[in-house]
Amino acid sequence: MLFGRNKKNPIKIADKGVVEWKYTTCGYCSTGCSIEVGLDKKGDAVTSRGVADADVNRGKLCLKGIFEHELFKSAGRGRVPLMRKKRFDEFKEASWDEALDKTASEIKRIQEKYGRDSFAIVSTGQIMTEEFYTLGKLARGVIGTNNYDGNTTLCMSSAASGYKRSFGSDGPPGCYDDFEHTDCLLAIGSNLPEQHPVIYYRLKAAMEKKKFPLIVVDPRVTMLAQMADIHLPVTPGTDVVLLNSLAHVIIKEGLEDRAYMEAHTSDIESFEKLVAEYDPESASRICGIDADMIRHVARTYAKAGAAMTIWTMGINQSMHGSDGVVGINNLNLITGNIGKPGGTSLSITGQCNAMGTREWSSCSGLPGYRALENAEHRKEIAEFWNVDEEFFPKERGLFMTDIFPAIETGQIKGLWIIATNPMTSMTNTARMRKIMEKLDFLVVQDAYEDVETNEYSHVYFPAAVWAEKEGCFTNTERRVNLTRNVVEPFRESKPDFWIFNEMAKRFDHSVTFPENTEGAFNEMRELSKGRMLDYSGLTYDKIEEKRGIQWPFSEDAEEGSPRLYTDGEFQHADQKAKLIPLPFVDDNERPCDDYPFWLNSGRVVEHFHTRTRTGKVGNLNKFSPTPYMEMNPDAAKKLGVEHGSYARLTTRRGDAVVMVQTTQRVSPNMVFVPFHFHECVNRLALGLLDPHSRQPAFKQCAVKIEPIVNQGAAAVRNKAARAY
Ligand SMILES: Nc1nc2c(c(=O)[nH]1)N[C@H]1C(S)=C(S)[C@@H](COP(=O)(O)OP(=O)(O)OC[C@H]3O[C@@H](n4cnc5c(=O)[nH]c(N)nc54)[C@H](O)[C@@H]3O)O[C@H]1N2
Ligand SMILES: Nc1nc2c(c(=O)[nH]1)N[C@H]1C(S)=C(S)[C@@H](COP(=O)(O)OP(=O)(O)OC[C@H]3O[C@@H](n4cnc5c(=O)[nH]c(N)nc54)[C@H](O)[C@@H]3O)O[C@H]1N2
Ligand code: SF4
Ligand SMILES: [Mo]
Repeated sequence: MLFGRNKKNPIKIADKGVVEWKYTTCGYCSTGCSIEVGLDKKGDAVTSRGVADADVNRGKLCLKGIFEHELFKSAGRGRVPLMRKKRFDEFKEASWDEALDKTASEIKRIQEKYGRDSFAIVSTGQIMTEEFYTLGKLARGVIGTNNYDGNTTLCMSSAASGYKRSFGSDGPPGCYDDFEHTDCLLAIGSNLPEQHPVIYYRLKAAMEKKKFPLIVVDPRVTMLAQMADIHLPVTPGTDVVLLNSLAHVIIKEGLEDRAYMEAHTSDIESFEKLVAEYDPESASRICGIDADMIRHVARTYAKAGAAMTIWTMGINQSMHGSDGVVGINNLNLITGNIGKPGGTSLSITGQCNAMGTREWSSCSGLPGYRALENAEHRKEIAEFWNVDEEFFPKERGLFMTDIFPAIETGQIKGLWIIATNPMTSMTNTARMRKIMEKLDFLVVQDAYEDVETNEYSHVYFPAAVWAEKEGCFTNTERRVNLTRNVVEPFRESKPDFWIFNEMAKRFDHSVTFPENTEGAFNEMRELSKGRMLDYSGLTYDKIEEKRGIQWPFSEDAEEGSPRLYTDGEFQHADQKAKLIPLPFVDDNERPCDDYPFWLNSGRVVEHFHTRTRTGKVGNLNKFSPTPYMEMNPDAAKKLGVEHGSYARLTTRRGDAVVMVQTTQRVSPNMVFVPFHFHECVNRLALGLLDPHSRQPAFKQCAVKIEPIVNQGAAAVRNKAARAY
């Protein structure tokens, strides 16, 4: 029987019995979607929906956001503080006072015996900005360790470093609205449809209104590459060569914006001298992109009225991560594409509050984009916090990726880990295990007690998660958005803000700590007055009313600021941006006879990072429950590896068993493995560090692949990596 169009039943949305909707911002990725969580009459969170009048997401959510309310009561949540005398003993439940007292006394003991910097703190990009600010005050102004950093070193450190080198300050200059104005978009090492689905929706909507070329640079045929007009499958780790060569063609053919360069950039000559060496033919031999294609892309980009570049981990996670970012900035500076609608260098950030930590956590310096190296900045903050200026170090301490080796060498004895899971997210799991075992004292503060890193702790602090708390996140386009406290924290878990305040009480000091997050927010507003990073006009109510506001937003501002550097004035002393020459040295591990494949790693849409959260949500985990790799069918056939079977991957660091998914998304000399699973790709990856940003090259190393005869045993081993 045929059903006519008008005979179809209309879609019916299940009635969950919602009696109240509360305003929040998504706690997964940096897109910054506004979400309303629906509460039923018992006060339980039963559903989530996108906020229709929020400019970022315009009612949309991706599947992680749709199921986010299921987090609050998901399996593995931390219920009570846990303690044990010796690592690997059974944990005993403890009171908050016992756990906090023990931790404070261990911090003091270690610092007295080995010096202040022998106790390190490693935080995250996933707590509220007010929590970051408070932790910074505690770490810098009270505990006083210089070995304080965050997992953003695994993520955004190259972007921050590249922005500082080019423009004199961190801070992404563009916004999503630039998609509506651009005439050409270059996306490098970024897979928007899977990793930032709602930014992708904004891009697609813009492309439907006005067609412009989309050029994707990625060694893999990602979902974004499949939508592209031009896909450049660059040789891993060589983006800088491609970028230098694009600049070469633009300058050689006189396509640059000379007036902009002369007015707003410095060091033109040394830059031009360097790019002169990167003719397309020579570059092609290194980066694997045909010389004529390099010319075509350079001309398309330079001749577009406005052109913009976005990038994510394909650039940042590289031995040339910071240089890659500078290369992108160079390209946009020589074509006059900074600070204008549709012309920008927009780093797509990763975690929901990767920006908030860069702005306010004091990890790499002092709050509000201030530097430890700057005497005036030290003085301002010392006065504001009521700390002796001399208490502050005069330069930043170790990055996260240098803190772990310093534990290995015995320089660092104690560690406090907050909202990050390095046992799964850092490379070389076997080495990480030894490092963790070397610590005299480890305290882990996480929303989940079953997080792998907690296996090595002496004390565990159960943290409240996402909308069990209140505070702000800053998204990719500098938009500060608000999460309201939707439900009470699970069992005895506490907001990170509370934990930091309670810890501060256990130290003798002159610093005061506001009682609630709004108090901390007001201190940040005060400290930001008149700076580029100006929060002074923001209030919680105003943020909620506008569904997020982009900084700078001064006290007399009516609207947020979509773009930075619109007047061509930058943050270097001469107010000019720097053109920086980028000589390329190829120092990655590369495929060879013994390890013939590139090992690439990254993400899938339904999982977030180490799956502490998405692994527990049935409607997400079911789409991707098993560690697997993407492998080219021709390469698989040659090795006798079958689709759907298990195969062994081996590198110079270790081995792992994964299920094989044959696909044309990867070339015959590469495999791609999502990093979400424990005891999987990070047992294998090398992660050499970028010299400027200390960010690991997670995505480039060499691997060997073998079929497995005993598939039954392999299935058991593979299950171990699933954990749940
Ligand atoms: N679903 C989901 N979304 C997320 C996250 C998540 O875990 N899950 N995490 C969030 C976070 S913290 C981050 S940082 C972002 C990451 O977002 P993305 O960076 O978009 O994601 P990845 O999959 O890590 O890597 C992107 C691409 O880099 C490519 N790549 C590898 N090597 C190179 C290279 O040498 N050059 C170039 N040009 N490309 C290369 C890979 O092939 C891959 O397709 O996603 C955020 N959003
Ligand atoms: N091979 C490979 N490795 C990679 C990458 C890659 O592409 N390839 N990507 C890297 C990147 S870009 C990133 S960002 C890192 C991410 O690596 P991690 O930071 O280790 O990953 P997450 O699983 O997000 O860890 C965050 C932890 O915080 C907890 N949490 C969530 N909310 C809260 C909260 O409000 N308070 C507290 N206290 N805890 C909370 C979660 O339960 C979780 O355990 O991984 C890096 N590692
Ligand atoms: S796109 Fe990112 S911010 Fe938006 S709902 Fe999905 S995970 Fe959350
Ligand atoms: Mo990230």
